Amino acid sequence: MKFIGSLIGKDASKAEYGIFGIPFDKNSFIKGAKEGAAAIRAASHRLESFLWRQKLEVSMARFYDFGDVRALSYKRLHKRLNARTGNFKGRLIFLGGDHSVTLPVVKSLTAKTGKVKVISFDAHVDLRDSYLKNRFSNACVMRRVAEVVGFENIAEVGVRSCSHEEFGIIQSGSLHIYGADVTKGEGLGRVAEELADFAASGGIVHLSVDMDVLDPCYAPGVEDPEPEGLSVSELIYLIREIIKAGNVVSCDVVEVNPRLDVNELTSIIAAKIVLEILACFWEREAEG
Ligand SMILES: [Mn+2]
Repeated sequence: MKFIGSLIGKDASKAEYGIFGIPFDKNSFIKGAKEGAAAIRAASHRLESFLWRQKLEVSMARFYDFGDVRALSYKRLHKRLNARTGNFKGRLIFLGGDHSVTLPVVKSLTAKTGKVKVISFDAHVDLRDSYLKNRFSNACVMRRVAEVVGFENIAEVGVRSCSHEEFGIIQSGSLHIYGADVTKGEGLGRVAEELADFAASGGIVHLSVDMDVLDPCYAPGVEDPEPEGLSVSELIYLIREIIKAGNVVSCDVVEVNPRLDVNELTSIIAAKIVLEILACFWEREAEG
């Protein structure tokens, strides 16, 4: 099943944006995120393809769902990603998978285009050097991404959980960190402005959305639900401001675990976020 509104068949060559699933969860502790991509696609069909906010039929955005990038090992995943996405010139949206898939995505993007900024929405900072003896754990992904793009080129948003070790890195480092306490409610506008400036200050941007950035009441189907998260509207507002301002060429929506979900709510909201990202891409292009 393709994501709702996808081009079909031979029209694929006309696609300006591409969707790829990455059904991979070998670097998570609780398994099930590998079923996330399929669940998000299925959930997309429970939403209208006409978007109320933009008054846009999303199929007008001309995107193609290329299916899944599958790999038995993490190392192979990187190679498969390069092989599958290397020739596609348009903007990309990846459906996870656990959060560790962001590293090969950022690596292949860096190899293709040079300097990359990463904006990550996540309850957790994911800055451990190693977790359960795995340096590529989803709990270490931003540490590994920092080794590729540099701490100064990373912004983490909606944070409300970290270890003592990780807090040391935050305090000594040049990371841009926005705690959930300042990202919600009254502080939201200021954070949006700062993220827009960060996104617009040169280079291309990869946007990573770990669904656990949302409050567990919106996104219960994640490995590590963390109370006091963002609302769906707050998250969508920030994503819109970032894509309006910067050159966001790829996004991932990760950590949907259908085995832990309630009434497919997390999948439906992930699908909604993908629709909003597509609409933002389309609006950006339409406004020239
Ligand atoms: Mn997380």
